[in-house]
Amino acid sequence: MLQALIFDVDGTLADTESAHRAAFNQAFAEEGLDWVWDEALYTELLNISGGKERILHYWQSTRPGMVELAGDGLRDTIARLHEHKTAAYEGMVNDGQVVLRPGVLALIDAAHQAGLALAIATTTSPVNIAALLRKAIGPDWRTFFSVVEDASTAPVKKPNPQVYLQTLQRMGLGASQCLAIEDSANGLQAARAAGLATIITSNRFTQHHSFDGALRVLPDLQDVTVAQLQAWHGQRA
Ligand code: XBP
Ligand code: MG
Repeated sequence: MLQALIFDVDGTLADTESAHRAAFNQAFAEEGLDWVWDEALYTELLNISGGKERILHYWQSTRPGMVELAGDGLRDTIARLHEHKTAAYEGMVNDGQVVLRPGVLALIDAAHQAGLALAIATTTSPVNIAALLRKAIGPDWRTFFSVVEDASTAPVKKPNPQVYLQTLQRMGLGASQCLAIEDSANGLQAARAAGLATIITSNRFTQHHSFDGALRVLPDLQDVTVAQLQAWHGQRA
């Protein structure tokens, strides 16, 4: 019996990655770096979950053989870049540059009305979740979700299942009682590794990903009802 829906954030609740990409580029410029992540490069870099991890991966790929700078230099620089990036992204969300994907708000509301538990399992930063959902749902957004697990509580990023395992543990539910809703191969692999049947709603950054193992692959959540999710959940292997 389906008891809960566990939502990914970036690419699933909203098409956020264009704004993330712009925010990264703004932070690089503020730091005086000549790094510019165009859409093609960023689509590749999205294979690395987590903004800080993504910056480190790019930095190391542009300077092979780079060693850790003396002391915390490298980590401090990445942390500073990511702070600036997160501030820029939050500003873009507050300016209304990011909106929820089709059907998301209606499904959250319907699932809440139907008594399903709702949770969030994301590799993004808590600031980003709050900015997005405060804007989209209102200041009481947190009351819709029984559990929120994010980069601050689950530091080992997708495709590692940590964020989903911690979400299930905190909800006190078994994976078989839940459905995960994701947008990317990393997210699908993390959810599946936690034993979760997973619905994919791909987007232009992830439509080329492999979604083997997904329960369903949909263009978006438009017109997806709780009853439909319950039926699909009943068909899971
Ligand atoms: C997608 C990510 C995040 C975002 C950027 O998270 O991998 O890193 O791209 O956000 P999700 P941060 O699991 O919600 O798809 O810079 O805060 O990491
Ligand atoms: Mg995602």
